[in-house]
Amino acid sequence: MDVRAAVAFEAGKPLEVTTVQLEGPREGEVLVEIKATGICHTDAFTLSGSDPEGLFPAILGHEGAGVVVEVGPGVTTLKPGDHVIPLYTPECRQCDYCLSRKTNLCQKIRITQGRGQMPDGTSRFSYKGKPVLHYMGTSTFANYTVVPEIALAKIRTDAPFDKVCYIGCGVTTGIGAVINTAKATAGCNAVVFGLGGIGLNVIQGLQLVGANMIVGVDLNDDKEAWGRQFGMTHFVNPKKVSGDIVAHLVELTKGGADYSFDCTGNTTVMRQALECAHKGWGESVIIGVAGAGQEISTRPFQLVTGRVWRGTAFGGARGRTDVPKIVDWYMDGKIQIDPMITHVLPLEQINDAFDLMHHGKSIRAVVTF
Ligand code: NAD
Ligand code: AHE
Ligand code: ZN
Ligand code: ZN
Repeated sequence: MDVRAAVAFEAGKPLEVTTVQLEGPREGEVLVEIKATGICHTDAFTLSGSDPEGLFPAILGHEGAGVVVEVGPGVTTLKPGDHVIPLYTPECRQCDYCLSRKTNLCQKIRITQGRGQMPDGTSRFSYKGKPVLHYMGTSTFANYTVVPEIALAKIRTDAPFDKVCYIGCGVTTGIGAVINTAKATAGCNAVVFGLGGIGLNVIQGLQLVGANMIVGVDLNDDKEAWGRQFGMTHFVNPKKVSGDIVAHLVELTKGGADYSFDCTGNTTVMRQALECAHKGWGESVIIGVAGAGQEISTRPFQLVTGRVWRGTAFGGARGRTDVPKIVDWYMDGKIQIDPMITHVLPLEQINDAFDLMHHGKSIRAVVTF
């Protein structure tokens, strides 16, 4: 079938909105009509050419919501008409990783997913007779996409697509980093670096668990009001701190953060986040994604003296199990999404959404089909 898609033909070039061809679902696959998709910084990161796994031409997008149109042979858990959120971290419930209960990183289809392929090693998308690659197993920058059954969370039918698409990455990543990864508890002091689409959801998660002090750090002063809206208690702009930012944060938190979070992808910030964690017990969680060749460093003494460095993907969430619950939290008013969706655009203007993000003008831009 013909579908409308924003195609990343080359790294560093704008997306091209055009018509591509999509084959129907094969064994274990599902055809989904995408109704809305958010634009996450990770899409921009891959488009920029910094992603070691970035392949072109591809259809990016991993923060979508839509409706099942057709299921391939062997699909048992979904049927046409079901509402779904595609999962870049699937949940097969059978692989060693799923069965370990120690991680959400299901590995059942990770190798082909990283190559931009469906689990059988081929692509369903093509343009002028040549394959176009999938991205993160989701490719939500198209009005129809094919996704493995194990990478779809079935959600309630009354949830608005243009809001809950954000649960496909940003909301779940931020709140999950607090609840699943850090396991932060009431009364904790926390520092959050980067108050964008992810960082604000970390703040919202910290407020949910009853954090005492929530310090937000961003180079953009406009983010102060955003942070305060979701529970941030203190704001620091590193450009306005004379002297060492780490020492400043340790003093502000009276000894260091119980939990710190990097939501910038900047490796210097990651080090600051680790080093502002409390001696003896502070835990720092890396959420941001850093470009090819970049590495983190610190003095081993920082870890010897009790700080812990962790990372999280998709907020440690097991998507088919946890995403429907997060949709319920939203529908029940327990978490906020609407104010963070600052822009809604048609597919034809998707490149404007990337510009808004790069200029710090949006929290989340959503494309509706
Ligand atoms: P965003 O562009 O919306 O927000 C980034 C924020 O960081 C902005 O407010 C920016 O002003 C701020 N910032 C940039 N450099 C900074 C610095 N040196 N110090 C302080 N603040 C700084 O991006 P986003 O969508 O929120 O994504 C944030 C990061 O998280 C990206 O690296 C993205 O790839 C990553 N991410 C990771 C996961 C995961 O599962 N681990 C999921 C989603 C996104
Ligand atoms: N492909 C990159 C890393 C990109 C990355 O870390 N992706 C996160 C999700 S970011 C969502 O916005 C993730 O889930 N990672 C775990 C995984 O298995 O991909 C690289 O550096 O190679
Ligand atoms: Zn994302
Ligand atoms: Zn699995």
